[in-house]
Amino acid sequence: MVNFLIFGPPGSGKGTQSVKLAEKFNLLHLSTGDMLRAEIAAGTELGKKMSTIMSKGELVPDSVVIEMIANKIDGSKGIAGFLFDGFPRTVAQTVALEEMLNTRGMKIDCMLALDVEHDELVKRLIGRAEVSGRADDMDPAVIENRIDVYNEKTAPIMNYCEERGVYQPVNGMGSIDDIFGRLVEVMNKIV
Ligand code: B4P
Repeated sequence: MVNFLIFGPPGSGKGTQSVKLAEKFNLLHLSTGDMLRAEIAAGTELGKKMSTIMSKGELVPDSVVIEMIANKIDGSKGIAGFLFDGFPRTVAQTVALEEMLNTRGMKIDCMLALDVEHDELVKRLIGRAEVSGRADDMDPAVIENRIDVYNEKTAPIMNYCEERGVYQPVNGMGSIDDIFGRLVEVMNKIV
């Protein structure tokens, strides 16, 4: 099993690229954002609680997403590995993920870190708001808060991964196909 993290600020293209990469490399795409939105859409108790946090652009509690991911890791068969999208988002989540993988004889093999300019992030998210109707994309103040939360709580994971020798920065500016090509080039050296 080869396990990848796709990493980057909100709007960097994690979700967009993950769908294409998971298909190309036969990876199981695990997006905590998608899982949380599914809880909200299904109207579960958890979804109701998380919806308020997400609509403000804050992170949901570590324990919630760690449990979601742990439930998905076991019981997945016939895949070449996992592609974690939007998880981990804090150093505590990273430590928990490493532990989950290590106890199952696996590790984080590579962090693909998308690098995108601030104004481009905002432009993409505002563009998505028109089609997605997502509360966290509609308000420019919430978008800025998401970027601030990323810089404060999520970006430190890059140092953590660099220390472990698995950090791979990838230019996330340009067309979806160009960025996909860059990611594939990096991943081909690892699989
Ligand atoms: P996510 O679902 O992870 O949302 P995201 O960061 O906004 O999405 P992503 O980065 O994947 O979007 P993409 O660029 O692909 O999280 C949402 C919320 O859930 C968080 O704020 C948090 O509250 C909560 N959450 C999730 N995981 C959590 C965790 N682990 N811990 C705590 N809380 C958690 O797409 C953006 C737009 O850009 C799209 O419209 C796309 O079409 C467009 N786009 C992409 N690439 C482009 C390109 N190259 N050119 C032009 N447009 C492009």
